Amino acid sequence: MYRNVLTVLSAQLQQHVNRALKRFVSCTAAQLPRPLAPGHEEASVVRQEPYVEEVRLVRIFLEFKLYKLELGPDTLVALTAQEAALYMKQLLAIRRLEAASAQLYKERLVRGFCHLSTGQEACAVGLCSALRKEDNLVAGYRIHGLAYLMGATAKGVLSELTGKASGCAQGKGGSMHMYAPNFYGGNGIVGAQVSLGAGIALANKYRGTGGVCFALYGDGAANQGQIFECFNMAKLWKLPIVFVCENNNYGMGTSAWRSSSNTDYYTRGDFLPGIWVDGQDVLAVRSATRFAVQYAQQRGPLVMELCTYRYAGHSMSDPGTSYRTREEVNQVRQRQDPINRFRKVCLDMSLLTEKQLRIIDQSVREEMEQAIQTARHDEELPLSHLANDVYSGNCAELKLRGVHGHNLEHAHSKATSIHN
Ligand SMILES: Cc1ncc(C[n+]2csc(CCOP(=O)(O)OP(=O)(O)O)c2C)c(N)n1
Ligand SMILES: [Mg+2]
Repeated sequence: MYRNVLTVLSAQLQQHVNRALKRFVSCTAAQLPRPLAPGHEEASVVRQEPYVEEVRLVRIFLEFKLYKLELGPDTLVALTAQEAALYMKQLLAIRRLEAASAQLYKERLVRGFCHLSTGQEACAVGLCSALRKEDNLVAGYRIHGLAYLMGATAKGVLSELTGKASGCAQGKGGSMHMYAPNFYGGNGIVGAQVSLGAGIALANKYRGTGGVCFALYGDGAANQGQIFECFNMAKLWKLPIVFVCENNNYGMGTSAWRSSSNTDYYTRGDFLPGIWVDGQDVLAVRSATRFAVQYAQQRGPLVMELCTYRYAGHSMSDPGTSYRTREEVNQVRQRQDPINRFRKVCLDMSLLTEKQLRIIDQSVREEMEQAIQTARHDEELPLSHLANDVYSGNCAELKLRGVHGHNLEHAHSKATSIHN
C-alpha cells in the first residue's frame, strides 16, 4: 500500500510545485487564521535576517480524504515567514534530537528503550503548531519530538534519555515517559494512551475548559480493542477528542497491510467521521488539526489518519530492513522527506532565503550540541529523591503505599525539571 502512496505522492509532487508557483499570492497579515501556539511565538534564530512581511497562500498538495464528513480542512492555507522559520527550526530540531538520541544510545549512555521518530517530523510539528493552550496531547512511545514541542527543552529530553537529573522527568522516565505542560506523555502499552486520552477529554468537558484532547496511536495499535471501546464512549458522551492514527505503514516487525484488514485507518471509527492527511506535509497536518480542534469542540470525536513513514527501525534493536527494503526507505527519503518538502515550499514561495535556512540550521546544531554535553555530564538524581513525586499534587495519604520494608512519605523534589 505504501508503494502506491509513494507513487501517487511523487507523481503529483512536481505538478503541485508548478501549480503552487502559479498560484503564488500575497495577502495581508489580517488574513492569518490564528496566532501561533503558546510558547512558539517566534523563531528568534532568524532575527538577524529580516523576514519578508507578506503572507503566502499555499495549496495543500495531496487532497484530504473524508469519511462521513461533508466539509473538510482548508486546502489553501496562509503561511508567514515567521511561521516558516519556526516550523523549519522545529523540524530540524526533531531530526537532530533523534540523531543525538541515537548517538547517545550507541555510546551506551541511554539504557532501556529508545524509539526514534525520524521521518515523521511533519506530523509532530503540524499537530503541535495548531494546538491552543487549552488543548492536550497524549501519545505512544515515539515521543521525543512531541515532548520537545510541548515545552521540554532539548536538554530536558536528552538528559531524560541518559537518566540525568536535568531530564524532563528527572531521569526517572526515560524514552517513553516524558511529560510537559498539557502533554500527558507516552505509553509503552500500544493503544493504552487512547483510553487515557478519552479520560482527559472527559475531564475537559466536565471542567468546561473548552480543550480538545489529541490521542495518538500507530497503525500497529489500531486493532487494539480498547481503542474501539473509546470510540464508542467518546461518541456516546460527545467527548472533545481527536483520535490520531499515525500510520507510518509498519508496526513492530510487520507491515500495516499484513496486520490490518482495513488499512484506511481514517474510516475505522465506523460511526465516527474521519480525515486522511498527508503526514509528510507540515501544512496539511496543521490545517487538518485546526479543523479537528473546531470539529471536536463543537461536535465531538473525530478520527484523523496521518500517512507518514519512519526511517529507523521500530526501536534501536531493529535494523528495520527485514520487513521492508532499503530501496523503499531510500526512495521515501529522497522523494518524500518532510523537511526537504517544506524547505522547498519556503524557498519557492520566497519566504526564507538560503542564508536564513543556514542560520536556522546552525542555531539548531548549537542547541543540540549543548544539550548533548549536559546529557553526557550532568549528575543523576540522588538516591534520596528516588521515591519523590509519586503524585504531582497533594496526596491525602502521608505514606507511600506498596513500598515493602520502607517507611516513605510522599515528598516532592524541587520542581525544576519540566522546562529543562
Ligand atoms: C498491548 C501491547 N501489545 C504488544 C506490544 C508490543 N509492541 C510494541 S510496539 C508494537 C507495534 C506498534 O506499532 P505502531 O503502533 O504502528 O507504532 P510504530 O512503532 O510504528 O510507531 C507492538 C506490537 C505492546 N507494547 N503492547
Ligand atoms: Mg506504525
